[in-house]
Amino acid sequence: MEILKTVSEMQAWSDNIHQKGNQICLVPTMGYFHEGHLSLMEKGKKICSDLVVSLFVNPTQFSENEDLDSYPANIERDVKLAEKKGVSVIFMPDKKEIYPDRFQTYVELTELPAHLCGLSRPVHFRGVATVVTKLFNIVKPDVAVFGSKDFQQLQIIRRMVKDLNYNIKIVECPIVREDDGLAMSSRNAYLSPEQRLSALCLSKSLEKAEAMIEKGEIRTSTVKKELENYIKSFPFTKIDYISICDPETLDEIGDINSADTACPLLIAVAVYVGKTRLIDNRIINPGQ
Ligand code: PAJ
Repeated sequence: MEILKTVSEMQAWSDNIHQKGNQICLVPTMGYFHEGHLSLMEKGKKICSDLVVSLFVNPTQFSENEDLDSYPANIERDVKLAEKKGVSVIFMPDKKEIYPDRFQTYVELTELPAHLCGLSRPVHFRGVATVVTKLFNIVKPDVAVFGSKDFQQLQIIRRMVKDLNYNIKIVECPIVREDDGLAMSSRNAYLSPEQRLSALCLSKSLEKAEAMIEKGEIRTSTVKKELENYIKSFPFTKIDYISICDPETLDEIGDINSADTACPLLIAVAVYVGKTRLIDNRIINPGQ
């Protein structure tokens, strides 16, 4: 496995692979690997023999009050784990390599970021879209793998690929969870043992919502109210959002039997547990 740190080295490596007639798969990450990241690598490896993992904690997707400076890292461990998964290249650029002095060009979507996480993280998706665009131009992948844990991010990337005419196949991987249901996240490392227990309110509330809708509840306001009360019953929690929306547009959905209701539905939650902001989501098919 090679570790490449500059844009020119990475582009030259990719050109060489393409010249041989081979395809490249990219898994973009910010490191501190857990089973979720590793599942993306496994999927990528099944699709293309040449797998690139980027490891870059992207400063432009963090607001000033967020955890850029404390974002967890263990590069030595990440390198070993990636090697075990058969990764060909880890692309690990410095900040200056990606954002040189006088950098001023950003990629911004007009609609999808105005929902869910975008409302409380105003610069986040501009940063994600910009860095992923740059990674696409640097690594030149044929396939890129993203997790549905960050569902809004996945939809934004899909839209961006269509809007900017990238010839890249976007592959989705399901959410990998701990045994008790907590969605794996690098940020789970911030949780104290007591907060870790409270963090279960996210996955449990999604199960609860699905059960209510399966039993015939059609008012999304009733489901959301029930979830709000449920999440509030866990110590250390502060709700950012509870959403029942169209997975394509991310527009909120009114009553589930109304004529304009899309099927399937996305139920998504973001909750602060202490200072740690956690997200989770579930796609449900109320018609089935
Ligand atoms: P990061 O949070 O490191 O996540 C990298 C990839 O792993 C994303 O596609 C994310 O959806 C996926 N992932 C995270 N937790 C997962 C889980 N429990 N199950 C399955 N997949 C999971 O997302 C980012 O980095 C950044 O925004 C990035 C796209 C790299 C741009 O900077």
